[in-house]
Amino acid sequence: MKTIFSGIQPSGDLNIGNYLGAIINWNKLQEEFNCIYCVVDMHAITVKQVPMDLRNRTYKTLATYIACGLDPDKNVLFVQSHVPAHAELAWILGCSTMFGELSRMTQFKDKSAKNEQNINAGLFTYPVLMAADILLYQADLVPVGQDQKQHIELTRDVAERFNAVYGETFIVPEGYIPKIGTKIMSLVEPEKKMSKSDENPNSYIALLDSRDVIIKRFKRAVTDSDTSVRFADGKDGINNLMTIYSCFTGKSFDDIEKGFDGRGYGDFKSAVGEVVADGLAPVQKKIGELMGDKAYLEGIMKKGAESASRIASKTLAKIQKRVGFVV
Ligand code: ATP
Ligand code: LTN
Repeated sequence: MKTIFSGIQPSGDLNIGNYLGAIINWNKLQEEFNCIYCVVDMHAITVKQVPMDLRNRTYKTLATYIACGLDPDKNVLFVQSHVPAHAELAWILGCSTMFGELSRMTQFKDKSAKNEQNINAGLFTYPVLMAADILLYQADLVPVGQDQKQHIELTRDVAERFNAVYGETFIVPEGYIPKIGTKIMSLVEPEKKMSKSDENPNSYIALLDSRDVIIKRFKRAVTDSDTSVRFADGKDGINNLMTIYSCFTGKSFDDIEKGFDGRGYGDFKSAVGEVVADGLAPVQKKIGELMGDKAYLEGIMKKGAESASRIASKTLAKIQKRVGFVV
């Protein structure tokens, strides 16, 4: 059976980009594959975090995984820092990763531009830790949004390089990036991706936003001076709203265009707000319930870390031996 691995940083409240670009697809995979999903708190500290908020968001991210439909009995759900093998493998892989390749990572360039006061070594070596996450579990497939494509490519290069030097060790993973929904754009700057750490909350819809906020943000979403609802080049704002509407209703772009023929953007924006608010309501309720039961979440974390550690320590021991450590 194929192994799937993915993770989300508890660096902010999860938004509909994370939901449509990642979690929804994880849900589809859980029946058929051996799935491992992680809350990557070690990645989150590459930008400044308030410790108490990070801890709370780690619980909330796990609660969100479960509330969105990931069954803790069918998937391994765990917190990255609970399995020290991630950091240990990252060190070894760092010695097979070139300074030049890391310098070309667009996420590093974007985040260093945004955090000029804190361009730390962790931000630079972030993709090495991500490669360690994936390769530790010999994952075949990695379901992520389009922004992570470059990191998956790097992971593949590092795995191939390691295999060439030390003998076949790692499975070379592939990204699983469906075309629709894996690049949801900001509601205020539709040429930029929606991001949970954006300083302007009007740019995203967090999964826990109230119905009123959701409807208001969609009403204010930046579009263009055209009036007809149609998917076309240069209409980033409307294309994005159509994508979101399509993901929440299952309707094709054709159907949406027909349904809103002769109606203006105002009507369409309200309709998008309604379907998103309706779609998120059950998830919000479930997150609320789960956050009221920390002991349950801690139980899942503990069980997940034990299962993950069992797999990870085997891969790590094999690698330590290959590179010449006395084990
Ligand atoms: P941050 O702003 O803190 O960097 P982020 O919102 O970009 O966070 P990540 O934790 O980096 O989120 O990503 C979690 C998953 O969500 C990844 O698979 C990523 O590709 C996906 N993802 C993030 N943003 C979007 C988006 N706008 N559209 C679709 N998928 C997304
Ligand atoms: N870098 C990813 C989060 C992440 C991840 C992973 C995704 C960390 N480790 C392993 C898939 C597999 C991001 O979305 N920014």
